[in-house]
Amino acid sequence: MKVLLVGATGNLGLRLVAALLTHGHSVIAFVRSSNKLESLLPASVYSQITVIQGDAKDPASIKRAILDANCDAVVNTAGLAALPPWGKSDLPAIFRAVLDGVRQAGVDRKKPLRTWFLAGLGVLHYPGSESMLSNHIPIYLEHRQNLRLLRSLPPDTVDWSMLCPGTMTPESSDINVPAKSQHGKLLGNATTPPSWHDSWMKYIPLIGKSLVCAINASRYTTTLEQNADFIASDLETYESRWSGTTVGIIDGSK
Ligand SMILES: NC(=O)c1ccc[n+]([C@@H]2O[C@H](COP(=O)([O-])OP(=O)(O)OC[C@H]3O[C@@H](n4cnc5c(N)ncnc54)[C@H](OP(=O)(O)O)[C@@H]3O)[C@@H](O)[C@H]2O)c1
Ligand SMILES: *[C@@H]1O[C@H](CO)[C@@H](O)[C@H](O)[C@H]1NC(C)=O
Ligand SMILES: CC(=O)N[C@H]1CO[C@H](CO)[C@@H](O)[C@@H]1O
Repeated sequence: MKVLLVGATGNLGLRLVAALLTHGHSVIAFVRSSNKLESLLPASVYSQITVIQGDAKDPASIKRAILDANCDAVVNTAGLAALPPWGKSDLPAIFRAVLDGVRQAGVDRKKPLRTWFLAGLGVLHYPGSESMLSNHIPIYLEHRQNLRLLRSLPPDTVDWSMLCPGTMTPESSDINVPAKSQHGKLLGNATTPPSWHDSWMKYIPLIGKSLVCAINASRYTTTLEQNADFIASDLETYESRWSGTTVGIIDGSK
């Protein structure tokens, strides 16, 4: 597919440039500074992509980039959520603008765009309940308002999915494009974290579920490269099992 990658200079964005190329996609990178992107990628990789400069907070620029390059899909990794509950970041404004641009472009081309957004573990549900993990550990709360925005869209306007990783660590600082992916596969699950290990501890009044979340959170650590690969591989087909849902992931080898 032709994929507009918003936020290509970030930790995940850089790995997505490589993963999308490995999976045979055309990459249109949307960044604030093409010089910065050029300095972060090997020349052999930079030469394989198209770069558009713009501000992700401007819906009109996002829309124009999608339509001018004739994109079929969008991945947004721009904006970093604030950690503390009282924290504020640019992420909600970026999210709103990218979503708006994607929706408007879908109207113009008369076909919704397949779109991946990023959130975190906290918007997934505690297995067996309707309660989000971030009700038990209140961090990175900005993702919740982003998800509400997706859920409030009229049907068939944006074909979205929201990837909800725990901590992502780099496997390597080198960005290269192997002919075939060399990263351990992630297992996904809609709405809840996969392979959850529940415990009697959840019955401890008030703090039980928070304890279980905290103790198990490290099991959901994955690598940036694995997450990039998960998205790039999903975009190989138009029909996705992750359409319209949050997606929890775990390293299958763990
Ligand atoms: N890293 C983790 O462990 C982790 C875990 C769970 C969820 N997440 C979520 O995953 C997403 C990606 O994380 P990350 O670690 O890759 O973040 P990151 O390295 O901080 O990347 C953020 C990107 O956003 C871009 N950006 C910021 N404002 C922009 C604007 N107005 N217009 C265009 N681009 C803009 C930055 O571009 P510049 O280079 O121009 O500044 C940068 O490329 C975030 O939403 C984060 O909350 C991350
Ligand atoms: C996926 O989530 C459902 C509930 O949403 C749960 O019943 C099922 O066990 C989960 N699968 C895995 C592999 O964790
Ligand atoms: C693998 C792992 O860390 N599992 C733990 C998840 O949390 C429960 C409850 O605290 C523990 O009993 C598991 O060992």
